[in-house]
Formats: sequence, structure tokens, C-alpha cells
Amino acid sequence: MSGLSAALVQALHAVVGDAGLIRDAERMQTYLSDWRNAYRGCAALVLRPASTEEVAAVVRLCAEAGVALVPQGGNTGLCGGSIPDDSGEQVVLSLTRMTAIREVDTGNETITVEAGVILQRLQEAAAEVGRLFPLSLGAEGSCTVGGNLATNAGGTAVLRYGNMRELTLGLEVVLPDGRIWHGLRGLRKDNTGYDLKQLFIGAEGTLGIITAAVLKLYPAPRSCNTAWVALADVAAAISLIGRMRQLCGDRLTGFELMSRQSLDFVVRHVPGCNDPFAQVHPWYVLIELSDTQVDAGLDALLESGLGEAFEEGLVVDAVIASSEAQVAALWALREGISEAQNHEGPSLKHDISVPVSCIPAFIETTDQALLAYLPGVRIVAYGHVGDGNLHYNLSKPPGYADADFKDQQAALMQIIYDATARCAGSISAEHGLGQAKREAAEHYKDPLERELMRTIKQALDPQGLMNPGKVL
Ligand code: FAD
Ligand code: S2G
Ligand code: ZN
Repeated sequence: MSGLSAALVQALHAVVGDAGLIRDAERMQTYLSDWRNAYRGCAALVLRPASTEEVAAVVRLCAEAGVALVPQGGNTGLCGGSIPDDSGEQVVLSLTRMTAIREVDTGNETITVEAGVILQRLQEAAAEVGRLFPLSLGAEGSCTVGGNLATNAGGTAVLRYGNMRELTLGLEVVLPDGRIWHGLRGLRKDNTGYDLKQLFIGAEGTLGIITAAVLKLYPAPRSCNTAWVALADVAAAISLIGRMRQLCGDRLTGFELMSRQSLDFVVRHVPGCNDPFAQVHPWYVLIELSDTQVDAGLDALLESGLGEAFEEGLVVDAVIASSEAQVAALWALREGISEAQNHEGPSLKHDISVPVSCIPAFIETTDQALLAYLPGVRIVAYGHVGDGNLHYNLSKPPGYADADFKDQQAALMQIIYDATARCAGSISAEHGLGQAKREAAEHYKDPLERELMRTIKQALDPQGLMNPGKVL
């Protein structure tokens, strides 16, 4: 363990015990690269504290020794935010042993959970008391609440419920000096100064370690239905979401866009996934309605809304799911894109957001610019279009070498991010910056905003030991 003194390792071991300290190179591997193997690092140690007090103690010891910490949850992040650098001097601090559900307060409609709770477990705990915790994303089987908070995760239900910022009432955080901020308040109103929790949400572990949170619970939907709709172009999708919002109000809980290229990859690589239509179409949307009433007439709502749109030529074809199995099959088409694209060589990911009304022009002009620059590049455009959030991921032209394609990454990224900037958009809608987009943020984000972020970072983490090299 270069960099860590034997005394420090001994002191850390005294805090977390055998179960909480990994120094065996083999066992450390899983913590040192991301799920796509896009980022790889090495670490002096991996620590897995079992309590907030243990987190505080190890943070204090590392702060005193000037040792940098890399917080890690489920390691499903897409920007390398949870992967240490290659110095071998950093310590990965995994929160995966902190899995307690501390309190469920149905009277206050809140649940208090520790950072290592897997999102799917949290969803189940809410359902067990007849409630909904609405955050939902493809990695929910392995991502953790701590990571969801640190990346201000979004996913497919933001349209109706918002992202983690909106779903959180209180936080418990171990600060870079080891002090514990006991901010686990379940108050919906607290106007006593700065909203400090919002500093740590989306900070990607650069301001402190989130150890627990008070999260909002929502009424569980008791009826839900899904439609798969074919469209001639993206402008039709934007018109359709406006109509469905008007018609369905809060019952519109999902509206996901997918290009033909996305669907081709899924049908090709994800077993059991088939195109719902005989005809090929350029664009599709998945629409989900849900309601707390059992007989909310969602089918009729979908039929009337889509029927009218069909009559006016906005919709080319549509299918309304008639069973749970069909709902699941339609969602599998959407959720399978990420995995499917991995089968086509390197996937250059861009998680951008622009005003919803700009999406059609953004796609049209950026597609053209990309194809002019690299003929044959395959554009996998999909995502949470109701939030203005596009996953605009590129796969190499057929027959192109992986390495040559990766050599084009910076130029391709610049085309996309310049187009995003022209729409006053963001280069990271929901995945964060991590190490992947740190430089791009320096270029595309307002300099004053970056300066204010540095001021806050300096105030909270003057030694710069919290997840260095990420975000800033
Ligand atoms: P990790 O990957 O372990 O860490 C992520 C970041 O948070 C790192 O910077 C890490 O240092 C920091 N961190 C982790 N835990 C803590 C903590 N307790 N305190 C402080 N910092 C911490 N994301 C979306 O937003 N929307 C999506 O729709 C979406 N879909 C996905 C689909 C797939 C198939 C995959 C693989 C990923 C997807 N993601 C999506 C990305 C990822 O799942 C989210 O960013 C998730 O919130 C990360 O959680 P995690 O526990 O895996 O965090
Ligand atoms: C999603 C997943 C990430 C990607 O599926 O909504 O956030 O671009 C994305 O593969
Ligand atoms: Zn997403």
C-alpha cells in the first residue's frame, strides 16, 4: 500500500474490522473499474464501513493523513465518478454495507434509508406499506440511494415526480473533516437559510459522504397502462407529449422517445425483444399513464388521445398494452437500449438536455453534422424527452475499427456539445460529470458558476480529499 502508513492502515482496520477493509488485490478489482470497463483505477485500500460513525472515523483518519477518498455505491455510474485514479494513493470508500431502512413514517409520507440501500429495495420497502418511491432507472437493481443522491439521478419518472433533488427532504452527511451533519429532517417546509442538502445532492462525492437520507413517499398507483406509438418524426413526438400532458395531467408518468436505430439494436441483441409493428418507422415513443384509482379509465384515455392524434396524422401506428406481460415487453424495448448498444462496439455516450421545444431541431441539425463529419456513424437517440433529456449515443460506422472510432471521440463530442450550447442546453442532464465530462464542463459551463463551485469546494474540502479529479 504505497502512500498509506502501516499505522494508518492499522487505525482504519481498528475502526472497520476485517469485514470492512479490503487490501487483497484480487478482491479489490470489482471496485476499481466501472461496469462498462470504460474507467479503471487502482487503490491503496477499499473500506466498507458499516455505520455513519465508522464512516466519520475513517474520514477523520484519512483527513489527518491527507489521504483522498473515492465514495462508491453500486458503481453503475456512467462518468467514472466512483473509480479511483491510477496513483494507488486513494482509498475507495464503499457504502454498500450501510443498508438499513431506518424508519418508514407513513403519517409523514417519508422513509429514512442508509446510503447503501439498493434502489430496487427502496422501491419494495415503499410498496410494502402501499406507497411509491418513484425514482426508476435501468440500473435500479444495483445502484444505491447514496449514488442516486450524489448524481441527482433522474430516470423514467422525472416527468411526473422529479429527480432526486425533488424527492429528498433530509440528509445525513459525513463532512470532509469527519464531522457528521445530522440533517435527517422530514420537513416539507424549513426556511431557515441555505438549503444545504442541495449542495450534496449532485455533488458526486466531492463535498462529503452521504450516509442516509429522508425521502418522500407517494401514493402507490393502482392502475397503470402503457402504449407504444410509431411517429414519422421527432416534432410529432413533441406535439404528442403536449397533447397527452393536456389530456392526462398528472396521470402521464412516462414518455420515452426511441429512434429506429435504438430499436434495431435492441431487437438484434436483447433476447425476447421484438418490434411491436410489422412496418418499420423512424421514431417511437413509450407512453405510460398511471392513477391511484383502480378503474381510472386509462385505456379509454389512451385510446381517445392517440385516436385523435392518429386522425390528424400525428401518430402513424399505436398499440396499447393489454396485459402486464405486454407492458413489461414494451418497457424491455426501452430499457434494453443501453445493454444492446454495448454489443455494437464502443458506445460514445452523451447525456444532454435542451428545452423540450428545441429537441426536433437539435436532432435534425446534429444528425446532419455528425454524418457529414463521419459518414455511417450510427446515432442512437433516445430518452426522457419530456425532461428535454436525450441520450444521444454514437456507435461506430459498420466496419470501422474500435480504436479509430475512439480517436474521433473528441471531435464528435464537440459537434454534439456545441449544438447543445447553441440551444442553451446542458452537457449532463442526469449522469453527472465524474471524470468523463470534467474538462467539457470547464469549457461549456458558465465560468462564474464554475468559480462559485470552486469556492464552495474550497470552503468544505480545503484539502481537496473528497473524490479529487471529479466534477471540478
Ligand atoms: P456509483 O456509480 O457508485 O457512484 C456515482 C457517483 O456518486 C460517484 O461520483 C461516487 O463517488 C458518488 N457516490 C456514490 N455514493 C456516494 C455517497 N454515499 N456519498 C457521496 N458520493 C457518493 N442514471 C440516471 O440518472 N438516469 C437513468 O436513466 C440511468 N439509467 C441507467 C441505466 C443503466 C443500464 C446504467 C448502467 C446506469 C444508468 N444510470 C442512470 C446511471 C447510474 O445508474 C446512476 O448515476 C446512479 O445514480 C449511480 O448510483 P450508484 O450507486 O451506482 O453510484
Ligand atoms: C437511460 C442510460 C445510460 C446510457 O437508459 O435512461 O440514462 O446512455 C440512460 O446508456
Ligand atoms: Zn436516462
